[in-house]
Amino acid sequence: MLNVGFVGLANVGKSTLFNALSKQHVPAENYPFCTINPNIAIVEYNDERLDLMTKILNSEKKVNPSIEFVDIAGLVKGASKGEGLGNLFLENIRNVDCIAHVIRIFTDPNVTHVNGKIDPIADADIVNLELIAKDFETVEKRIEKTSKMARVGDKEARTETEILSALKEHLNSEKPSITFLRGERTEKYQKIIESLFLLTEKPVIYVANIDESSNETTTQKIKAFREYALSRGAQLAEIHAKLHADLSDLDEQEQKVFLNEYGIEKSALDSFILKCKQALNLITFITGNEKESKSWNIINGSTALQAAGKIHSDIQEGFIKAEVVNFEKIREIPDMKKLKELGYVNAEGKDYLVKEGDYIYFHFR
Ligand SMILES: Nc1nc2c(ncn2[C@@H]2O[C@H](COP(=O)(O)OP(=O)(O)OP(=O)(O)O)[C@@H](O)[C@H]2O)c(=O)[nH]1
Ligand SMILES: [Mg+2]
Repeated sequence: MLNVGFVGLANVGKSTLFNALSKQHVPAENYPFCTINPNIAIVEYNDERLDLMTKILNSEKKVNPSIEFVDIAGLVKGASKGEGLGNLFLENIRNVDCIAHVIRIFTDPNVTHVNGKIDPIADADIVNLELIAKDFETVEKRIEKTSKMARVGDKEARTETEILSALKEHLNSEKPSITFLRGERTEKYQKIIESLFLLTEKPVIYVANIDESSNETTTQKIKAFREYALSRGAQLAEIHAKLHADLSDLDEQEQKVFLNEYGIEKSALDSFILKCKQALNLITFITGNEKESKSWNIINGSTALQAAGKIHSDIQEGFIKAEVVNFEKIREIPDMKKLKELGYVNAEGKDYLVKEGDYIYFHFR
């Protein structure tokens, strides 16, 4: 299951966001390091396409997609050297697929800021530099090992040392690992880099935590931060964490009424999931029969055969064909029999590239 870790300076609203998205009530108080051990929640989310599919196919069961959120302790400058909760915190990040980097934009003077002023870009830089510093240390340690082996004639170790030294330089110039040789990594380099489990190799979504009543200064800060995120090729989610957390106990209909007053159309969870999918380059396909309808996330660019493997290795190994119809069509004509008669259900082979919103029925031996 996809998992996303909330990372950021202490006291910026990570636990508040966690509560807003998961409807939990973990402590989110006005003091730094309120969170020490990570809070974990598995959250089911709705996909209206799945609702329609369940109805059309008359499925007994609907399996909603879910995502895991990990609310991690806050960090301060020097974390990579053990300041604050230091290394403990950094190790918790190592296990997530995607980092949601929470940035304080809300101004509330009653809420302490660890550096005494609201400066979103400076805050983001502190966190990013700490993650880079930790990765630098990891790469340096590995180089110590590989260079020793290279000296006694190990050729593989020599190549590894070379590539790692270039990566070390890259990190030293304060750039995240993910931008190292972007688009030009050979499979071998990719494997070496992946084996390090670097923190800055993970995709990042910036989450701007904004007050629901914003003024001119906040608007300027948001604008500047949008550019910061864009220049890093990262997704930016703008969320009113506290408002959503305060509303999270209401039922969906009541929430909608409140959110409409603020001109918000989507739930915090829906808009957040969308950003996660974009950051991780994921698309969703749907399967279903009379027993159950279910949705699946896979990397954009996956083939029908890879999609089959996501469900079960038997389906992948015995793959015969995939019957595919996209949801755009299903919405227009919500009747599988009719869709088939009209020739909208295509038989596709192993190499078919799956598209967002495809309904797929796999035939296998
Ligand atoms: N006014 C306002 N206050 C907020 C907002 N988001 C969070 N807060 C407050 O900020 C304080 C810290 O929030 P937390 O969610 O505990 O922050 P955290 O990042 O988890 O903090 P640590 O676990 O200590 O790192 C709490 O008093 C929250 O109520 C917001 O959008 N607006
Ligand atoms: Mg917290």
